[in-house]
Amino acid sequence: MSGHKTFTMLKPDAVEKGHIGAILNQITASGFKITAMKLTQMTTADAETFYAIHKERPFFGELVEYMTRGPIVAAVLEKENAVEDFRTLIGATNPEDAAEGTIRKKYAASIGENAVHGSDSDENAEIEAAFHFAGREMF
Ligand code: RTP
Ligand code: MG
Repeated sequence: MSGHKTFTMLKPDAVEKGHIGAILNQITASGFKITAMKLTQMTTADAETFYAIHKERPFFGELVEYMTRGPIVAAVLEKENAVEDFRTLIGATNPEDAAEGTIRKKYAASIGENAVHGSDSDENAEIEAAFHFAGREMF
C-alpha cells in the first residue's frame, strides 16, 4: 500500500515572486490536506544536508546558494498516494519538460530554479518532514 504523506517546499524563487497563495491554492484544490506548514529559511548546512544525495553533482553549489537565498514555505501534505500524485502535480524537474497546467510549468523559470520540491519516496517524505518539523508541529 502506498503512503499518504509527502513533504514540499515552495522554493525561494516562488516566494520572491509572490506565488505562495496561488501554489497553495492549487495544492489544496488538488485534494492535498496541509498538516504542517511554516515560512523558514534554510542555512547552508541545512541545504547541504537536505540535498546531500546531490553533493557530487556539478550543480550542487548553485543548488545550495539558491535554496538558502531567501525564505521558503515548508509543508507536510496528506492524500492517498501522496508522493506520486504530488510529483505529477508539480511536473518534471525541468519546466520545459513539465506537462501543461503543472505547478512547475506555470511558476518555474528553469531546471535550477523550479519553484517547488516534492519528496521522491514514502521513506524520504518521513525523513524530510522530520528534518523541518517537530512532532508537535505536525497535525
Ligand atoms: P526536488 O528534489 O527539489 O523535488 O527536485 P527533483 O526531484 O525534481 O530533482 P532532483 O534531481 O532531485 O534535483 C534537485 C534540485 O536540484 C536542482 N537541479 N539543478 N542545474 C541543473 O541541472 C539542476 N538539476 C537539478 C533543481 O532545483 C532540482 O529541483
Ligand atoms: Mg529530488
